[in-house]
Amino acid sequence: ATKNSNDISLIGVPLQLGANRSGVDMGPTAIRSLNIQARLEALGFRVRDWGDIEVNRLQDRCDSDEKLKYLAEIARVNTKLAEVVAQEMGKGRLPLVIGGDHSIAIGTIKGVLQHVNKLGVIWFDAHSDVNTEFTTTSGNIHGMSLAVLLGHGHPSLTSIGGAHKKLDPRNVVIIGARSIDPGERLFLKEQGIRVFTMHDIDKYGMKTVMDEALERVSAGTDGFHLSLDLDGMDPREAPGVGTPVKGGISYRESHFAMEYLHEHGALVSAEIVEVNPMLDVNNKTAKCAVDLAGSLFGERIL
Ligand code: Z70
Ligand code: MN
Ligand code: MN
Ligand code: MN
Repeated sequence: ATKNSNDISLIGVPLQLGANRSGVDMGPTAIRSLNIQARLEALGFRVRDWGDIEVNRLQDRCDSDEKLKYLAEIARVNTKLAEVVAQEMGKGRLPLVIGGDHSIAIGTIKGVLQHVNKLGVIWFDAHSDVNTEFTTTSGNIHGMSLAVLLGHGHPSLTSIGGAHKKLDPRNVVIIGARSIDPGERLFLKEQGIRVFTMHDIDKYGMKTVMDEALERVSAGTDGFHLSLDLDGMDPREAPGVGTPVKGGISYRESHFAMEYLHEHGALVSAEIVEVNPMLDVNNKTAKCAVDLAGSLFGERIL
């Protein structure tokens, strides 16, 4: 296992346009207010809060494509995010990006790909986010980010950080899926992406799932990225998400997964997305996000 960087750069992205739903832009505020920085510092990390990437929320969708809502601003924000992530990694720091809707994975991972050629990705999510403008029924770009990172989608997104910078489907796994659109199912099959559904987690248990997931994201790679969509969790634990889907990952299963990733090492970057304080109950979802980050970076009971 590789030693993680001892320096973390927190980067906030208050973007909601990819989800076309207000509230998720307050995710970074909620997560910061729960002292994520102090939690990580207590584990021995040196944490620098970069602040927020600027988002222009007064976007008019009237003349924009209904199959790619708010494309121009989402592309602009992700281009900037990719630059910042690449810059921080260039200083030997580990980027921890806090969202914001899941379209920000485009900027985060394109930035990481400037430094890590062969990157594994663990996509923790109720959804698979592999729609394109040709398969989407919502037009919401947060449902397209993983497809873009595999090289499929609108050129103003796939070209961010260079069109040749993309993920190898053999090194991508999805964990917790339980809501996949028909077009996505076809795409996942064609690409040969390993999807661990809730059925697989029930059947084999989280440890066996994580063993195979880690094998896949580690095979021939220089490290892996964790993309943590809070709607992968069961809505009883994490109700503050825009698209809750029942029957999700339990609090304990998710913590075990994070602890296991820490034990393995080789994490090069991470992001926490889709926390929506306006839909949350007593800050439960934001707390869950910060607890999971704690486990990912090494918190232990004993
Ligand atoms: C659906 C779509 C999605 C997150 C919802 C939902 C996608 N497949 N992703 N919430 N995080 O609109 O494409
Ligand atoms: Mn390994
Ligand atoms: Mn997602
Ligand atoms: Mn999701």
